[in-house]
Amino acid sequence: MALYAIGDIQGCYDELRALLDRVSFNADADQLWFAGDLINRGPRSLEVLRFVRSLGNDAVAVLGNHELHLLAVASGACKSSVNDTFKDILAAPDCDTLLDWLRQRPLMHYDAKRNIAMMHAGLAPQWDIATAQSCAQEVERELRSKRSDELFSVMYGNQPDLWSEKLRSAERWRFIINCFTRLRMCDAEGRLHVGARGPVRKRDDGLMPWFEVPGRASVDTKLVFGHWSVLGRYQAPGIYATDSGCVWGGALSAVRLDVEPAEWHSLPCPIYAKFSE
Ligand SMILES: [Mn+2]
Repeated sequence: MALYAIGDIQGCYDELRALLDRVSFNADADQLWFAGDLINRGPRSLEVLRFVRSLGNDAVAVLGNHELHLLAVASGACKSSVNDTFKDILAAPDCDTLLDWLRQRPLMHYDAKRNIAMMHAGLAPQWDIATAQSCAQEVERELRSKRSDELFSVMYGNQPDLWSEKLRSAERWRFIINCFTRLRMCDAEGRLHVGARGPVRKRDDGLMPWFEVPGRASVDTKLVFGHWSVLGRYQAPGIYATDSGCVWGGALSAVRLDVEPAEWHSLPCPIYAKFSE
């Protein structure tokens, strides 16, 4: 049995199927992990959702910012933006089934046997894996409840930026969602800078990738994530970054995690460079 983790697909369905063919994916034996952002910006979001859902228990998919955005738009909590390409999902006859399925997806998946965790963007540097798990579950409960519209209406925003066990309700949910689905840069004190843009390293503002913050509490667990096409396909001890920017003309990447060292497979997607210019 092989275990592959695949980065941000963003509606690039043909490329997903081509990548699975390239690794000779066998649905009867292999397992797929998807690091979130299955949809949006690319051309075939509906097909990607239907396909991943059809894999049932052979696949694990965590929620990305684009899935939460779709759910928020569908609930009426926010408007679709001109760059969104998920109208086909909202108009599909199986829309409700697909959205219900999405609402049941986790923010984090932790495989205790392998000691590997997957999330779309990152973890607060102060969180150990147990804290991360309980924070994920808190928001997952809200998302699956009848109160989920309230969650969507308060989830946008960059504050608070520092973890405290004392955070409550909207502020707590927003902080947790920002870590799991939007985080890239932190300062040395472990404060989130989710609005930060620009280069990954050699910055003049003292910011660094969240996984490089000194004293990060999750350092003993392998972490797989996506969301950061500028960082690209990247591996460091205990770190597997899988978003190689398929929809931006980069590549779609899978990392095989059941072998040591991990094995990377990338499918170039130059066609999309034309659309994103
Ligand atoms: Mn993302």
